[in-house]
Amino acid sequence: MGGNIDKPGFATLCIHGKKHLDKHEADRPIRAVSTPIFQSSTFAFENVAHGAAVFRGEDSSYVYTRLGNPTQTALETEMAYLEQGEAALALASGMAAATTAVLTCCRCGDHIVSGDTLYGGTHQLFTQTLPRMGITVTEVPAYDPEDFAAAITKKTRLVYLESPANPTLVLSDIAAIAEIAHRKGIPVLVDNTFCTPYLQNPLVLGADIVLHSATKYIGGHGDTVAGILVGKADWILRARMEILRDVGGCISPFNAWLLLRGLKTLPVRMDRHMENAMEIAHFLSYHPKVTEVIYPGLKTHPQHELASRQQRGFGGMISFMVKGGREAGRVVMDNVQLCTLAVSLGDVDTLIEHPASMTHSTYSEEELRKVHIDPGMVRLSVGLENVEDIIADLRRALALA
Ligand code: LCS
Repeated sequence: MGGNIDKPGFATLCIHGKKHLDKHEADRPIRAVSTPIFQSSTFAFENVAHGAAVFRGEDSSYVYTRLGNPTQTALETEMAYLEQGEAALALASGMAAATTAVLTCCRCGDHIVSGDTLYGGTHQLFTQTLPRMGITVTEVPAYDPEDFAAAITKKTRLVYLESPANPTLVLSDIAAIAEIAHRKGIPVLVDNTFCTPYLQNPLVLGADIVLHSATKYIGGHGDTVAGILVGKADWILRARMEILRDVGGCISPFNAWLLLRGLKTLPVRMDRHMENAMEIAHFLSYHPKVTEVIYPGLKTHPQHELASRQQRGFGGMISFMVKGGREAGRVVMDNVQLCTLAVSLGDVDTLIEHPASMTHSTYSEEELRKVHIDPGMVRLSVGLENVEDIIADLRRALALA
């Protein structure tokens, strides 16, 4: 019955066969063109002294995938490079990124100043969940730097922007707001989900932290949920070792790999999203049943000049209102055939949704009014289909409204 590790048994071989691969790697380099998915939860130490050195922070070897993994590192390196930041942290979702960022900057008793139009989930975090932990948030009109200046108090530890904002496409002047915040020593975070690093680099404009819901354009194919933070190396290290370690919202190696694959085509996808969006925005502008079209690329957008200065393009998101209000908007959304009635955005497919009852249902009616989310507003995430087909679908659905 005595075991012999030179002649392992069947169950042992099932588990340890992989060691042969390690042994041969040196003689036969792999040189994979696509970053491998390191689907490993834990990483071996050479000996106890090595493990102890890693835990003391004296050796940067991988330990455990919640804290770091080579596939995550490849994504983080790429994102830091694209956003022109020192370091990045990949997380399980955009909301995990928002929570991690806030908890890295704030503790009980601290205060955040934020723009007032935000993704509904972020608004919920700010108005419901953070106050339960003693962190308060003042939401101010996102377009007015002076309102940010007035709202900052001695307790403010973070200024939080989403530009362009979901779903109103209101922009914040990132450079002007960063200057105001920095005078008081407060860092500025910008949610850059709508633009991606292809169209806007908040760090270059003066912000300190960039956040992405990578679920959207970074992944691009509607097949993963993920988030990214980019910032200074010491801040990212704190986010990783003080918050991610304890809160635990790490990204899976497979999802990190999907984002790496998405990034390879980001510029070509964004170019087509924008080309299609511009054409659709023009179509909607001239449609008799459409009362308002919000797209920063249109000269009628009140912040078209800021968008032209701050961004390298206008993105793929459009919001519009149909004559007849909420009911007419419902008829359009219930009658499209090519566009998909679904939340999320930035996918290859065109997605259509109703912010007031879906993504922004966390806003009260009064809050919706205050931030100009019309109850009839329809949000369109323009996809990569042939633009004439998307227009034909919208034309047919609008005819029924
Ligand atoms: N930031 C923005 C601007 C977002 O649009 C979203 C999600 C998030 C953060 C949160 O990211 P997640 O955790 O979902 O990866 N926006 C959504 C939307 O408009 N429809 O569904 C989700």
